Amino acid sequence: MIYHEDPRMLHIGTLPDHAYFIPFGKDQDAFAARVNSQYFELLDGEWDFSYYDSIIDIPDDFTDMQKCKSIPVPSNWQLNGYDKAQYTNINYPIPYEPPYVPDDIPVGVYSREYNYTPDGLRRILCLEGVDSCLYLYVNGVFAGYSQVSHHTSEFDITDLLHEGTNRLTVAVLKWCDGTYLEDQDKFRLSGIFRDVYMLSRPEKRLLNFRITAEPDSTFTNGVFRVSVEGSSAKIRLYDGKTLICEGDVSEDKPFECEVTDVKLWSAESPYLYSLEIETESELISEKVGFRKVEITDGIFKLNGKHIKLLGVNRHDSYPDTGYYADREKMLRDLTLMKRNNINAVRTSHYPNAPEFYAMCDELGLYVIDEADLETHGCVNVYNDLKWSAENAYNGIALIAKDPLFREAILDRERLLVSRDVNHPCVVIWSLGNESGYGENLREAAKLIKSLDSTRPVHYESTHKLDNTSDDVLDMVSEMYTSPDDIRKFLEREDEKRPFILCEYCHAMGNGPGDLETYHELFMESDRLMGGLVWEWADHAVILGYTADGKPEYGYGGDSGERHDDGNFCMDALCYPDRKPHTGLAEVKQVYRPVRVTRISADRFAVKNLLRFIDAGEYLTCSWEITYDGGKAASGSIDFSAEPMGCAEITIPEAAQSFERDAYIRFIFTAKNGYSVFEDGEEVCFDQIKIFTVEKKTVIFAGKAPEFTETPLRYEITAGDIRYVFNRRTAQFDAISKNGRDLLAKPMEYNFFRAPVDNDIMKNDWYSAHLNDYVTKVYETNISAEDGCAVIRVKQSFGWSIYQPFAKMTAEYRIGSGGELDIKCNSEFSNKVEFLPRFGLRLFVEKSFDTVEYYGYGENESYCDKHQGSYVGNFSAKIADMHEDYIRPQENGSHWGCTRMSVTNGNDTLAFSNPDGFSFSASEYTQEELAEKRHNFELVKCEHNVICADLAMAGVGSAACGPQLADKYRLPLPKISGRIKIVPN
Ligand code: IPT
Repeated sequence: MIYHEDPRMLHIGTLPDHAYFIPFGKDQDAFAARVNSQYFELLDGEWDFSYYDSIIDIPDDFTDMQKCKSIPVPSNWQLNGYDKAQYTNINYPIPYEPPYVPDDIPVGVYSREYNYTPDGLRRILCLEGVDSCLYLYVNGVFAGYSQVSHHTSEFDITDLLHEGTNRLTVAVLKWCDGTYLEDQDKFRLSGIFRDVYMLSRPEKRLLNFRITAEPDSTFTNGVFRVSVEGSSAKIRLYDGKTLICEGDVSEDKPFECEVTDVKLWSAESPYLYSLEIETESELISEKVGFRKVEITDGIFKLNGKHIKLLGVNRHDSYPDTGYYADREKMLRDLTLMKRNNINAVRTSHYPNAPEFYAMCDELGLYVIDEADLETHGCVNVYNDLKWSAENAYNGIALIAKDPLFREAILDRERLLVSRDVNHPCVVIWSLGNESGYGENLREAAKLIKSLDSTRPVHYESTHKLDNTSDDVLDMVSEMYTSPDDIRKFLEREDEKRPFILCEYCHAMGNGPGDLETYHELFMESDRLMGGLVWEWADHAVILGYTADGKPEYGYGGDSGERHDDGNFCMDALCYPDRKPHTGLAEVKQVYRPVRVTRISADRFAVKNLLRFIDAGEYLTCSWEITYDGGKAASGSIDFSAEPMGCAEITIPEAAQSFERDAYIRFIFTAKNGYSVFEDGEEVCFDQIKIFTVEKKTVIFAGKAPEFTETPLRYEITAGDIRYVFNRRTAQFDAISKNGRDLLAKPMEYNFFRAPVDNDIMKNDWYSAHLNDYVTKVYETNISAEDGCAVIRVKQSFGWSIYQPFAKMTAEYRIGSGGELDIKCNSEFSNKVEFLPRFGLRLFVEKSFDTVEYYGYGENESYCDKHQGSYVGNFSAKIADMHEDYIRPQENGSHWGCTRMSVTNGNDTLAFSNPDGFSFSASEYTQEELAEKRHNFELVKCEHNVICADLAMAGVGSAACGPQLADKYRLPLPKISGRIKIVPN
């Protein structure tokens, strides 16, 4: 009975697959939560459990659970003290020798009692998710086998039950032949990870039903159809409480009715009707959404209109419950998506729990529903150790073309469609992920089309080892394609299908920095369907807890895995606990439903990017005009903008002149129950610069400050401010006010940042020693000029082996008020191809704990990641400015600042540059951030660290995506910069 090594034996003793539904009693509210059904018995809870490292060690009488422990169901055993979690992305966790798996397969034997009182009803045991396969025993007798982890297995076990206490035993194997088809990028966890329940149902019963609800060609009326299997029934369709049609349905005669003036379903307006199916003894409910998905002339449309999918990829992954997402967790994820203006979700890379889809129907999310299929590891199997051939990636298609796996692949597609077919939210079927292409996948697409002709089929991984045609796919899907390459796609004469980025803007660590670039591109052509950010939430395991009770999150390699893929699982918009990364604020803003542009001095256009509703009906628009230090005017304005239309509004106050640079910020808040937002909650904003003051060059006046000059130092005194310049290191050793030191260490040039995950070139920085340079000073001099003490320096920065990586000439001008104006010009060597930053680093005492700035806040901001921030006056405690990425890295910078000051309440160091600069203020050094693997290992510096950056590179998304665009890099080899520091 080795079904688990036979890809032709997939399900033994299971019931045929069908659309998900839960029967209720005839007098019950069939729309209530399923636990309320009299026919539903949830079997979650503590189960008896025995774990075996190897299937070979299992005793013959393993269903007799005498000396066992217990485990919560649903859960993953690796999170409950057995075995260990392994994070592997592409590589298979086992040797590749399909259909075999290692002899020593770890096994978890789950068992519980079940009380049965015969009542004429069958008992159907349902397991919604078990990884990787299960052997079921009832009272010690084999009852069935099933695989496909993210799929419901149902067994009618009635004939094996006896009155009274029975024992259900589920032996779960960590690996089976299905493991070759489930090589998704995730922690590899095992066990019964979704709900288990028993349904009591009559022998003759409704087995399946299929809804179609489509609007007519003018989108006025709708045709509603239900077909059934197993039993005839009465059909009732309600609009709210109003019955709008009813009738009988039988296996030979589907029910059909017309719904006049039909209200359509869309993510923006997820209108649902209610269907009741009444059989002799059961009442079954389903929500019905009328909508039509189609692709015409290469354009993806919903209800006749082109829509953009602005989405995310979501895995079932929680640090506390592993693969188990209970209703509350699913709802929290989906609500948070909607709150961030996300309209689509791809169930990467397997079907989610059945209730997930009902939530997407209700909340309004377009779902790309993906089959439980990925064979990514083939790529490393097929290739030599040294990947050489240009199309080496095609090796991924090994299984895609292997007839041995044909039926197993088709099974996964069939299961996907049959379970979820009735959900309006599912707008696209996806064959799976990263499995290459071959006859098996072609057949899979054909199978889906034969099961459901109302939705297009998606698949990305068309790498092939033969010439199987992929014309059965309805769209061209790619991941991480550069904007330039997408433009090239649009120019192709031979390709008429629409294009989707099923994964883009890999949100690993501090990023992504290219969302807006992609979005602008999406808006250029209706052939572009949009994209789905990789990914929703960081995957983590909990390694322990800090003294104050916070979980210590671990990633690949932290569980002692045989092989792992490090922190590549920390690549998301949310932390594992769903606290948003700053990347999510970028998403919220880039995906905003309205965008404002300025037409003339006082006229603005509000473009409604929604396809189905008037933005003015759901959004209140208020505005404020601000400048550094204040607010000039504010107000609110009514507007009406039909779907994809534009409203022109007038704000006379925007036409005035100001004494400083001024900005108008439009803030849109929800009204009339927009989406999941509370009325009054901010949905998005738009900020536009409306006035730019001509920049004046600072002219120093008055008498130059006093200075003294010795071979090793200059000392400059301007009133109560004193500077000590070290001629040997070319650094300011001290800046003091009234004898109080403002610096805790000499001020230094800074060319390094703690690499963000996207800084894939970081090794070059270490080779050049940007992080720990030595300096050579060629020349220093000081003179009194134009009312200033002026120090001029020529120096270089370098290390051993190579020539200096940079040469610099700098000029420091100290005015009579004690202000220091720094100008520097540098030229970098050929050893620096990418410079992360060009700036100054200062260490100040801990008492300097507060920062004020005028620039992009209050989220961290970078030249390419500032959509979720806006220009304003902000103040913050340094302790709160750290963005706590699990693998520590550069964070908390603020871009586009014209001024910033750090203070201890008494003394202040103020930085300014009218052309803008970036800064960060942190309790951690970049060395500490670069060195530690986890946030919980970070040790605070004894000082606060202020980085004033004349330039800071963008963050991009290159960890798995295009290289950082040139415009977000520092110009090399020559860089110059300027900044003013005023101590007071
Ligand atoms: C792509 C995978 O589809 C996804 O599961 C995830 O691994 C992502 O990459 C990276 O985090 S595949 C990759 C080889 C482009």
